[in-house]
This record gives sequence, C-alpha cells and structure tokens, in this order.
Amino acid sequence: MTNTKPIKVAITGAAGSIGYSLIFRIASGAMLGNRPVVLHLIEAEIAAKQLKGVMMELDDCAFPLLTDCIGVTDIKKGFEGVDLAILVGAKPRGPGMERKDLLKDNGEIFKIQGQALNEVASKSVKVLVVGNPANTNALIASANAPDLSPKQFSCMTRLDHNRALTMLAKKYGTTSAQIKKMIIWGNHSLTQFPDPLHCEIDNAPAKIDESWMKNEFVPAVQQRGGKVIEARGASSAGSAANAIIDHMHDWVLGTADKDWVSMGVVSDGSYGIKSNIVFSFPVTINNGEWTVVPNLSLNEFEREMIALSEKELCEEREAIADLLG
Ligand code: NAX
Repeated sequence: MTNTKPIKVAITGAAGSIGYSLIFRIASGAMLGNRPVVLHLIEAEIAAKQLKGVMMELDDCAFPLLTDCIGVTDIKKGFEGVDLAILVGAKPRGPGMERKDLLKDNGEIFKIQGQALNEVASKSVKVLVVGNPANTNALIASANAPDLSPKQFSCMTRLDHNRALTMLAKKYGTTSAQIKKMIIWGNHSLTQFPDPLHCEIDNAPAKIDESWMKNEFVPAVQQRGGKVIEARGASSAGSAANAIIDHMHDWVLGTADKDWVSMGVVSDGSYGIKSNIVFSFPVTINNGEWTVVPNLSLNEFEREMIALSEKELCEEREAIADLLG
C-alpha cells in the first residue's frame, strides 16, 4: 500500500560528488519505494551556486514522487522537521593534514549539526553520518543531541559490506544475493574487520578458506576505497550513494526479507565492545529499530581484529573529547 505522507529527507553536501549520485535516486523512489519525498538540500556557502544548478536538474526530471525541494546553507532551516538526515558534507583531508586535524575540523561541523538536529528536526529523526571520520563524527553528533536517543544516530559501513559481498561472490562462484550474514566490525577505516566467518553461501554455512581470508580478502576490503581513488582519481561516489540508499532503505523499511546488515551504531556493550563509541555491528531492523545480532561465537582471530578497531575508535574519541558536550 502506498504511504502518501511525504517524508522529509535532509542531505548535507548535496552538490558534492556523493550528493550528485544520491539525490536523483532518492527522488526517483529508489530509497523508500513509492512514497512522496521532500528534499532539504544543504550546502556550504562556497557550493551554493552549484546547488542551484543541481536543483534545476532535479526540476528537469519531473519526478512524480518529489513533492518539494529546498536548497539552503542555513543548517537550522535545512534540518527543520526532517524525518531522515544524511550527513555527507565534510572537509576532505588536505595536503599535510593529519588524521587528528581532520577529526577536529570535521568534529566541529558535526557538533553544530548535532545541536541543530536536536533543536529543529523531527523527534524521531534517523541520522546517517557518511562524512569521514564517519564513526566518530556520528558519536559527536549524537552527544550534542541530548533530546534524541543515541539509537537515532548511525554511520555508514554498508559500502564496505557491499564490497565484501561482491568479493565473496566472485571467489565462491555465485552472486552477491546468495551471500548472507556478512559482517563489517568496527571503524570505517583501515582497521575495520570484514568478517566472512558467519556467512552462508547458497543457503549453506560457508567454508571460508582462512588463508585467503587473512591474506587477501580482509586487506582487499579494507583498502578498496584507496584502490578506487588510484584508478579513478577520485573517491567512491556512485557506490557510496548506493550504500546510503541500502542503509536508509533497510533502516526505515526493515530487514525482514534479508539476513542482517552492517551498521555503525553507538555501542550498547554487545560483544564486550566499550560503550560510547560508534562501532559497526551486524544488526537486524524491525519497525525502524535496529538490534545487534546476539550470541555469535567469535574465535581468537576475530576477537583480535575487533579489538584493534575498538582501540582506534577509543583513541579517536580521546582526541575529540572536548566536542562531546
Ligand atoms: P565532495 O568534496 O565531492 O563533496 C562534499 C560536499 O560537502 C561539498 O560540496 C562541500 O561544499 C560540502 N560541505 C562541506 N562542508 C559542509 C557543511 N558544513 N555543510 C554542508 N555541506 C558541506 O566529497 P564526497 O566525495 O561527496 O564525499 C563526502 C564525504 O564522504 C567525505 O568526508 C568522504 O570521506 C566521505 N565518504 C565516506 C564513505 C563511507 O563509507 N562512510 C565512503 C565514501 C566517502 O569517501
């Protein structure tokens, strides 16, 4: 049945590379199905003119589901009453810039955005942080939104999840749809742990070649973003937009028809992971609420890999402690 109430979706960095690959698909219904949408497109002053051009193109598509669209540089106008907020806009890492400088600069952006969401967004808003360092930016946004539940904030590891599915499908001679129960644990960074050991392939428990997994698969997934930059001369945009669509689709509409998905969420202490970091876990989603998949038994290698990413996230949290409100 068609839900006719328009859903308001805010996107920051809307005129950037990912934004340009994303907004047309949302307006076409790829994310939420046959449901009217209102887009709140938010940009930095410097890209306000490009945003106008993008909005002209949206008009030129005459999308039947796009009921309205605004383009703004004022974050509070942008987040007013929104049901979904997709935070893509961030500063890229500049020459000579260290990771901790990026953490600080972008952290400030996500502090202000968390405060604005708290003040003006729908009280049930769902927030996805894509701009890097995505996990810690999501933590900062959540910490600065005291009236919203931490469960309303997430960061994106779905691109890593999707990359892993295709690599497994190629290795085991099947299609990505036949691979279930993949997991990305941890940080959306080089310490992430793409874990195929719980996978089912073609409806049977996978017999993963452990040497291939450790020496080829794990580093290939971890470093895939860098390889795309090397080949394309620009970072992943089409595939990142696609992963945003997958993430929000499943968060709103549920995973009932699937197995589970990977999502960066504020740790609830599952699997002994420290709370108060945003960590990627396997989750199932029902009625818009995610739950970490419980009771997976983890071997020593898995525990070691997970601990490395947890350590990195604790260090990131330490570096921006002053931004946590
Ligand atoms: P672009 O530089 O093409 O676009 C970013 C846009 O954000 C620009 O148009 C800029 O004007 C805007 N912007 C900057 N600060 C803003 C602010 N405070 N408010 C609103 N808009 C603002 O980058 P793009 O390739 O689109 O990537 C965007 C972010 O996604 C980067 O931080 C990137 O590292 C991150 N990624 C995250 C991924 C993930 O899986 N979590 C994968 C893809 C991507 O690398």
